[in-house]
Amino acid sequence: MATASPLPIPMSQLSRAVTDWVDAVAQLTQPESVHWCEGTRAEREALTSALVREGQLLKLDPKTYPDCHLYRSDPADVARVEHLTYICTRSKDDAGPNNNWMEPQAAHAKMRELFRGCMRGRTLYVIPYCMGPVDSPLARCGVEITDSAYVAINMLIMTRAGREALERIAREDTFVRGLHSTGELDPNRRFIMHFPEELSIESYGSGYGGNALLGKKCHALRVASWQARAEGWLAEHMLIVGLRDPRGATHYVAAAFPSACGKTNLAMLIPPDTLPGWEVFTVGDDIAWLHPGADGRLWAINPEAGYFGVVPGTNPQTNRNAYEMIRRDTLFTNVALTADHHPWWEGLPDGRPVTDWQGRPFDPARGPAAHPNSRFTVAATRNPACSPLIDDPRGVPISAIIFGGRRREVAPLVYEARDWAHGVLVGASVASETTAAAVGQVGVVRRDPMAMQPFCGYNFGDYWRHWLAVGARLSRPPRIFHVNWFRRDAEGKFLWPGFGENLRVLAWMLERCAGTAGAIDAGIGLLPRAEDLDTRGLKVEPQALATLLSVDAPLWRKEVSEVRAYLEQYGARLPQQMLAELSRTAAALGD
Ligand code: SAT
Ligand code: MN
Repeated sequence: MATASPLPIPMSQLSRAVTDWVDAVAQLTQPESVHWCEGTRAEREALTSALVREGQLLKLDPKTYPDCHLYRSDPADVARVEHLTYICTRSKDDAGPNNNWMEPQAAHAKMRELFRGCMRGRTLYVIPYCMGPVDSPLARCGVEITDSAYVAINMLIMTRAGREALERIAREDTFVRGLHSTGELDPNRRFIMHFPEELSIESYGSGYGGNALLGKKCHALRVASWQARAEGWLAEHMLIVGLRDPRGATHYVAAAFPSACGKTNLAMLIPPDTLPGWEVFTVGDDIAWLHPGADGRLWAINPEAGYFGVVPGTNPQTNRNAYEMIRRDTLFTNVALTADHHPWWEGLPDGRPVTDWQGRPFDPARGPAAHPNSRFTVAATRNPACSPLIDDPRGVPISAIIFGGRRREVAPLVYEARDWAHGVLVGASVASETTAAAVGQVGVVRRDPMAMQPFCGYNFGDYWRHWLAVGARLSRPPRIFHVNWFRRDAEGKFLWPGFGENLRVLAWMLERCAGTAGAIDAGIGLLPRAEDLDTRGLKVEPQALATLLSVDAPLWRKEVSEVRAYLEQYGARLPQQMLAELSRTAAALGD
């Protein structure tokens, strides 16, 4: 029998469902010991020190990077594995063409054999967690079991974990079960399985972020999106940011972009000096749970408590908030090191890497020093721009929703949807170049509706129908926009400076919400003219701005027919309203 750590709350107050499940998993996986996480700072420090002693974590220079550590993953375990990620629903159609599917009993049987005895000689960590403020009716709880202390430390930073979550689970008697083992890290014995009908997740063979921190993409998006449909809300791959305008009013915006397309940077944006009087507050950088409120508006919480952000490119110019935030109390994964044990990554203005992300002497011939998907894990409260409302149980009211992708052509800098239903089509039509956040080729354009292609736990046809239904319940719906910060010229140079300058686009959106900014109907939606944007002090040539704000009708007619072909894959599950919206756009483009 495994030895066990003290329980965070008295046995009599624990949910029987939790203890029975932990016992059953321990029976199957045969750990040497069981550690119940209580969620204290002291516990995180003890787990970290133990990994330092074992050589799994490296302490960074305590003078310049106090309480910071470096973790080097297995070199073949550095990103999400979409091809090994499954939705296991009774009906294949419920998972839809957007997901890999496996029959639930077959998936359980396969996973049971992988998990059998897999924790021999290891510690089994029990991590009770709450996604969202613990006293919020919008929050939902889960328990992750893992045999990785690195995963446990990440979960302790990324979620509200420990005693309070366990108490809430006992009160509610419902939670998402997430079972994880790093296994042998063999890419041929690696599966991330979701059973939304059972509120459970089984993940084996990877220790990487989205595959292993089960509260994040697995629970807060794939399983939660399923729960959200049943309960009438939305679980989305969106940042949430508060913008205080020069008159002192704060507006909240939610924005969906695919992984590694700048959500963290937009959520922590620093207003340029040329736009005085603005202030920015981060509510979340990756996931939003959106609920129709009694007032007819859409209210959002960030279910997470920390950031798991992309490191390369972070510097005082691109994102000073993030740059300062990750100088203490941060867990780095797969960055490079300087001679004096500072972390180093591509995009830093100074320092020199001597050791690459794999721990080898740095040799530029072997590629970048830091892995392109190297990450920081840090508590949200470390962010200098952290919103005072992150723990508000009601969340924040959303004025605008933004969809976007990374596209070198076609998509203009910004456009506004005609209304909510058109906005759903705009979201469903998002296409983006792939990034290093997932295993596979980088830079290939693919459809990524609502930036949820890797994360929607059910059939996209049903998901769009649900989006339309949620909108119909809102008397004051957010306006919906599409942006593209990544448009390039013929030489491949970015046309838009991005980062802090994106505030000009956000300011236009807020003025549209207030009814004070102009726009022209360009067929695909409403575009600002150059004079509708605040361009004071903006260093963009008028010609470049004209390109950014233009719609190439022949290219867009082609885009519309590609979107139609894409949507038609969803057959009878596709709401007819989406095709009607698409036909309106096609007609406006002269098709
Ligand atoms: O790996 S994560 O899913 O946590 C990060 C991302 O790809 O968005
Ligand atoms: Mn993400």
